[in-house]
Amino acid sequence: MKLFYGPGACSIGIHVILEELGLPFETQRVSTRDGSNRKPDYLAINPKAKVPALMRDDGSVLTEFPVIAWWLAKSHPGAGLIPPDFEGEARTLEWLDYLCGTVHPQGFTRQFRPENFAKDEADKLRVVAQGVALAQGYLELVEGRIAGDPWLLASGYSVADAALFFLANWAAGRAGMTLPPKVARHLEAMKARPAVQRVIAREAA
Ligand SMILES: N[C@@H](CCC(=O)N[C@@H](CS)C(=O)NCC(=O)O)C(=O)O
Repeated sequence: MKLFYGPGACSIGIHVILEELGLPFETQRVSTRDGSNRKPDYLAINPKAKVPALMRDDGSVLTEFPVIAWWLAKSHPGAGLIPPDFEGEARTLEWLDYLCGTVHPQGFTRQFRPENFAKDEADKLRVVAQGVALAQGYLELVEGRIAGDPWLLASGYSVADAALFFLANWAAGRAGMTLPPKVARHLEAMKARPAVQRVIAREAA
């Protein structure tokens, strides 16, 4: 398998899941900051021009964080990265969808890429402020629903935690936000995991 990831991007969550699985995989860095994700060689991999993308061993490419996370967890059930029961799987997907489909674009893309939402240059400040307010509200909601403190699900660590990881890491880092206590504990617990430490070091190299 080969992961296409961007340094500092949401793809770090998939990078963490791959590392947790303990299987061999390759990585290819695709910077979203210098526009490498919009160059023809990457568009041939992922025409959506986004990271993450996962090239599987048969050469086919899977995109969209929640789907890649679910596919990796379900393909390797022995790793225990998704609950084995129907309800637990549904709750995992519920978190992945909320974190990647709402919190990421509405809370953080607004802050980091206001030009995607603003009608003109002067409107960008309003968009950023809206992103900060939305992100704060979303993180408060997460705070109230963390069932497994520090993990999202009462059943324990899952691929959903890798999604909260990239968001909390952005919030505490690039966005300069103060995390609610349980979300802060979640981030610390993630950073204490050897797999997460290896990924952080690899992406920083
Ligand atoms: N819906 C996609 C969103 C992925 C996404 O927005 N990735 C960002 C990096 S965090 C990206 O590739 N942005 C590049 C761009 O929009 O130019 C997913 O869940 O995988």
